This record gives sequence, C-alpha cells and structure tokens, in this order.
Amino acid sequence: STAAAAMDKPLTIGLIPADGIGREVIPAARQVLEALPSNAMPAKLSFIDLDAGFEYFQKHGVALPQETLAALKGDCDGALFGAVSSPSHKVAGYSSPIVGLRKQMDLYANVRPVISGSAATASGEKRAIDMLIIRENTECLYIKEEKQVEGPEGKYAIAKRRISEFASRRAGEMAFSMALQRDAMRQQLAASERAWTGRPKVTIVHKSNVLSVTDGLWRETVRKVYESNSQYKSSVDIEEQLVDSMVYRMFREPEAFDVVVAPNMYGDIISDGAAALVGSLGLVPSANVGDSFVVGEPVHGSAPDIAGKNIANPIAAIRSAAMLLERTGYGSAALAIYRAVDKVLAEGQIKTPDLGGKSTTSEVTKAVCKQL
Ligand code: GGG
Repeated sequence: STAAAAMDKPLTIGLIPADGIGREVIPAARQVLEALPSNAMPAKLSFIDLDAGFEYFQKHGVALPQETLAALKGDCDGALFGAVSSPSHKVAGYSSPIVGLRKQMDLYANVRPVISGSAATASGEKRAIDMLIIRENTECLYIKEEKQVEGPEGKYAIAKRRISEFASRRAGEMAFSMALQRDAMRQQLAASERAWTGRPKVTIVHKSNVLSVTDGLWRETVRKVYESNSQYKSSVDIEEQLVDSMVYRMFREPEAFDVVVAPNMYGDIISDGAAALVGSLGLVPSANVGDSFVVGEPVHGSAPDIAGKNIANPIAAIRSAAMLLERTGYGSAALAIYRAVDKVLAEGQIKTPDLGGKSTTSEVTKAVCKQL
C-alpha cells in the first residue's frame, strides 16, 4: 500500500511463472526489478518463487496449490503471474489456475493499458493510441459452469453466464475512477506528449440488443455508477458500443478510445485484438486488481511454440511488474521502468522477433536494465 511505501517497508513479490514462456519472461521482469536504482525504488525488494500451471498439474495433480495461495495471502504484497497453457479439451480434475487465482484473491478487475508509444504499429502507421481496457475479472462465461447433455438429436452443451450487479458495479467504479486518474496524470504532461487530448471518456461494451437480460444488467449497472456520482457526471463522458461494432471501430479508429469497460469474455477478446494495433501482444501488460492485492500479468499466453528458445518478448512482463509497483505505491519506480522500456523501443535496435528483430529475451532485458 501507499503507507507501506511511505515507511520504506520491504516489498515482497510472489513470482508465479507457470507455463511456457512464463518461465522466461517472469525471471526477466525480476531482473529489471532488481536493477532499479535506490533513488527510484526506496524499499528493499524480496521475492518468493511459487508454483502453479498445467505442467505443475501434470506432475502433482493440482494446478493452483494451496501453498501458493497461502503464501500470496500471508507473505506477499503483490505478485507476478506469467502464462498458463490450459488444454482446449476437458481434463479430469483440472481447472485454469489463473481463473482460480483471480477468484480466490478477489482480483475483480483486469486493467489493460494499450499504448502505441514509440513502437511501430503492425501496419507501420503512426497512431496515437492510449486506451485502458478494464475487463471484469470474476464472472461472465468464465464461471465455467458448463455441461454436455445427450438430447434426442444428439449431444448439446450448455454454459451458464453470470452477470451480477455487484461485479458490474465494481468494474464500473474502477473504469470511472481510472478515467479521472488518467486525466489528472495527463494534466502533468506537455500538450505534445498527450495522445488523448479530450475530456476523459468511458466506453461501455455490451451486446444487450441480443443478451438483454445479462448484458442488459451489466449496461444498466455501469450506467447507474455514472449517474449516481456527480463528479463522474460532470467530468467524464460516456458512450456505449455493441461488442461487434467495438471491434470494428477499434481497428478503424483506435485513437477514439480512452477507458473501455467490458464483461470478462468480451474484455479478454478485445484486449488481445487491441494488442495487434500496437505492434505485438508481447508488449501489452496487465494488472489483476482487487481492493487489497494486485497481480501483474502479461496479456500474452504461454506460447509453447517459442518456449525455451530465449526469444519471447519480455516487455509485457516487465511493464506488468511496473504496473504492480504503481499499484503498490511505488509510482516513481514504475515510471523509471516505463521510461527505460520506451527508450529501448524508441531506439529500435534491440527487439525480439515478434517486433521484426533478432534479439533474445536476455538481450532485451539487459537493454532495459541498462537504461534504468
Ligand atoms: N498471461 C495470460 C495467459 O496466460 N493467457 C492465456 C490464458 O488466458 N489462458 C487461460 C488458461 O490457460 O487457463
């Protein structure tokens, strides 16, 4: 917390690399954290290595061990999670550890900044993208209540989708308060440094023209958060987008979005799509945020095709570590990391293959550390 930062208490971070390239990018993020100079990071950092993942499940029969949860709850101020490779078919006794972790730690919002910065876009076009996607993190179809049934015409499968006022309200609050916070931060930048120059805006994503009961409740609840707060009403604009037209608009004019708030599955999908607009999924960080805990997590998955080759882009994980610092009260340390990453990207010499370069994970990590 901010109080912990003020007292310069040591900050204990749980490290859960999990599967695939998670095992390369989380150590890279740790290296960057350890390279922070003491003028940027006043507190001592300590790390606890923790287990989880599909590979761990295959060896031990559990994907999210109780020991990991107990250490997070009892000994850590925050954590970093890598990536997980859950199989696409049902495996008896297995359940996604990241979905479980978000639920168990009540990390109810997944905060995903998508920023063009100085990185080349996929199309080579220069666009000023500065979008923050808030993905509701605890419910929707990801409650995983699915079943297959034998009917007269063969098998069919049904999944439950939960949308609650409680979870929608918390996601909505996060979106409007982040819109105000971003606006306050922009006021400190020179006009030329601002990608977003208008009033703060929140875009509510839904599909309530079809799913009028579930998405209807989502839309109505997020709107109520806005209507019942005079500060939001006077300072923030709102708009709505059906999820399909959101995807279309996001690709046509990504610079038109500030804060975007979406139910869990739509948020998952649009944030991977948004990553394509800023050059690579390997650049996009996230933070799973609750009222008392935060887990930084790159948006990308475990990428088994490149795992173990030292070519995964560590930047999403490094930026996720910075988000973790930002949310635990170490804003200057976070800023030092964001700036170091931006410098490496702007110089454009040291980049992994996803950005068209030939550098290794270790080389990019070293370059970021050198800039600190
Ligand atoms: N770091 C994000 C990540 O691991 N993405 C892949 C994902 O969402 N997997 C879900 C799962 O494998 O359970």
